[in-house]
Amino acid sequence: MAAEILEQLAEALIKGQAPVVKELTQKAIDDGIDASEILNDGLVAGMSVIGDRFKRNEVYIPEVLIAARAMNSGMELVKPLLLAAGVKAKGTVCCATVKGDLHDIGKNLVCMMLEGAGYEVIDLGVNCTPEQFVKGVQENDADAIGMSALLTTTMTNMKATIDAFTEAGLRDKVKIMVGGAPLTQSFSDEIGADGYAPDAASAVDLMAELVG
Ligand code: B1M
Repeated sequence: MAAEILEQLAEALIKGQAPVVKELTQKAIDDGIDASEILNDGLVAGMSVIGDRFKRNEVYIPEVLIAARAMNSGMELVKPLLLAAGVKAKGTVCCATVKGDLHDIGKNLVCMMLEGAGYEVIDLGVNCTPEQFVKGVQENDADAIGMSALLTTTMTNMKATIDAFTEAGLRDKVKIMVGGAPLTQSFSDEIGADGYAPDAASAVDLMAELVG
C-alpha cells in the first residue's frame, strides 16, 4: 500500500503535477508513512528520474523546473516532519554565482536538483564575493560549495574564492564544485577545485562522490 502511494507520488512528480504531489504527500503522511520514506522513495525517486532524463536530453529545462516546483509542493509538507524527527540531510551545500556574475538560471537548477537529491542547499544568490562564500560556509557549517559562472570574465573569481577558503583555513574541510557554460574540467583542475559538473544532473552525481 505504502509502496503504491510512493510510486504514484514519484510518477506525479515526474509529470510535474504539483497539486497531485501535494495531495499524495499529505495522503502518505496521513497513512503514517515515515517522512524519510516519503522523501527518498517518493519525491527524490521522482526527481532522480528527471535528472537522468535531463542528462540524456530526453527532457529539457522547462520540464526540470516544473518537476522541481512539484517537488517543492511536497517538500513543504515533509520538511517540518523531517526536522522534527532529526533526519539529517546528506550534506549542506552553499551555492552561488560568483562575484560579478548575475546569471542564475543554471545555478538555480543545480540548487533544485541537489535539494531534490536530499542535500540541504543554502542559496547565497548571485554576485557572491569570496568573503560571502566563506561566511556562508561558516554560518551554516557547510560541507561543500557550488560555484557557478557564465562569463569568461567572472570565471577567474572562482580561483579567488578557493584562495579565500585556503586563507580562512577551511580548504581541507570544504569540497568545492564548479560549473557553468564556459568552464571545463581542465579549468577546474587548474584552479584547484574538487570537481567540475557540466550540467545540473551531473552536479548531483559529483556531490555524492565528494560529500557522500
Ligand atoms: Co548573459 N551572457 N549576459 N544574460 N546570457 C551569456 C552567458 C553569453 C554567452 C551570451 C552571448 O554573448 N552569446 C555571454 C557571455 C560571453 C562570455 O563571457 N563568453 C553573456 C553576456 C556577455 C552577458 C552580459 C555581459 C551582457 C551585457 O550586459 N553586455 C550581461 C552580464 C551581466 C552580469 O552577469 N554581470 C548578461 C546578462 C544576461 C541577462 C541578465 C540578460 C540574462 C540572465 C538572467 C538570469 O540568469 N537570471 C542573460 C542570459 C539569460 C544569457 C544566456 C542567453 C542564457 C544563460 C542561461 O541561463 N542558460 C547566455 C547565452 C546562452 O547560454 N545561450 C548568456 C541556461 C542555463 C540552464 O544554462 O547557466 O549554462 P547554464 O547552466 C547549465 C550548466 O552550465 C550547468 O548546469 C546548468 C544546467 O544543466 N551549471 C552548473 C551551471 N552552473 C553550474 C554550477 C555547478 C554545476 C553545473 O556546480 C556548482
